Amino acid sequence: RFEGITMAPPDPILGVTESFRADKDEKKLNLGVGAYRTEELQPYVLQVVKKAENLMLERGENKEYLPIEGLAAFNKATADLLLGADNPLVKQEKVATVQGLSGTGSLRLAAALIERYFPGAKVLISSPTWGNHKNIFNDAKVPWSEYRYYDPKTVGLDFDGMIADIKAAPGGSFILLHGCAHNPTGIDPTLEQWEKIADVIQEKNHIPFFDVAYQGFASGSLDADASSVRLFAARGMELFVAQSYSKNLGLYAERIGAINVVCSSSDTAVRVKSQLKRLARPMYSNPPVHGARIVANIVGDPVLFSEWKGEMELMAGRIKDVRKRLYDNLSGKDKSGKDWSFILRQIGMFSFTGLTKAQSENMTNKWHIYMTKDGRISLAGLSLAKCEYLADAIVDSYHN
Ligand code: PLP
Ligand code: TYF
Repeated sequence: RFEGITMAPPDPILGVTESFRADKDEKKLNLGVGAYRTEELQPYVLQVVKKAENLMLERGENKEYLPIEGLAAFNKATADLLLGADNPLVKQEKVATVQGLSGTGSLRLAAALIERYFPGAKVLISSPTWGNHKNIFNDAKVPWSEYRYYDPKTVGLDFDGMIADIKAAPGGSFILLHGCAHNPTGIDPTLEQWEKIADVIQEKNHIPFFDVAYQGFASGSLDADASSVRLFAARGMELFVAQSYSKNLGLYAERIGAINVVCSSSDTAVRVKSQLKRLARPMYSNPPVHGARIVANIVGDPVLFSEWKGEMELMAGRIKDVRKRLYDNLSGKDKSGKDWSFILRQIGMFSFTGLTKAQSENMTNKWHIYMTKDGRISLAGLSLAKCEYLADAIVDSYHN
């Protein structure tokens, strides 16, 4: 009976927010979850989102069920945004797009498709990666293993290790790649490196599986941030892409994203889509409409679209300013001669500080700074005003 159910461990990322809420100290700082805050450390709803919502009210849109595959206007907009509106793959209808429950739900749907149609196939994930990837594939009963990615010695990409591990994987494996702004390291391959990664994946007949959770947040340009995916797609490879609008449109709680399957023919795309729908139906029946309409309204309207880009630049710009300030403070305060410039080189919302588990615990226990135990801090949750305090805490924790 129910008494036999044991206590589950707290989630390593969301558990940090729970502990943060329980802390009564006024100096406390939540750098755990990757969610954008203003300089005042308040959550931010994009102006362009409010405009899109007003439009929806004016039009008196209804709350009828969506089809299983989601809102057609959203599915078109999201594939266009990812691959480019004039991409021949889109025009030739080779892309099966299904609206998902944000990035997580879209990854989960793709995992279910792998489990059903590629039994025994392995997914290779980067070491380290976003913690939920392992949960998703475990629950979908898809075997996974890791490829080398982060090199602590250079605080950079272990490119040779990555290539060697992808080469060594059984042919026909799925290779999970972060499209841009790798979480948690903030380190992305260069375009030249992406080409070489694509070479090995093609050689080994692997299937690329992109997770795109930060389009627009790495470089500030939506197109540039999709260039990894587009480079693979242009080679005619079949691939998966999970998308999320949690971060780039700040739609965290709306659960809006998509799974795109780029196929070798439009026939295949029709069949793949039918199977994705079949998997979705008994899980959640059909996705929510609100976020889908917001995205469709914004991406489909040239004025709102350009306003969105402006607001994204503002968000990405604030994070860059904070990066710079933190680097300056650390370089000024740390007398050990340690080179902190990796903070400037990392991109996206996070910085992977290199703090160990024990040092991260010192950050929390002594300084009331909440972060994940892998040493990741979310710069999106940091203000210019708090950089000095954070630098003091890091220097103290690093040398103790
Ligand atoms: N993938 C990565 C790498 C992420 O960092 C995140 C969110 O932090 C997600 C996917 C999914 O987020 P969501 O389910 O809110 O779209
Ligand atoms: O900060 C991160 O890496 C994410 C945040 O349903 C997150 O884990 C939180 C809740 C959720 C998906 C992602």
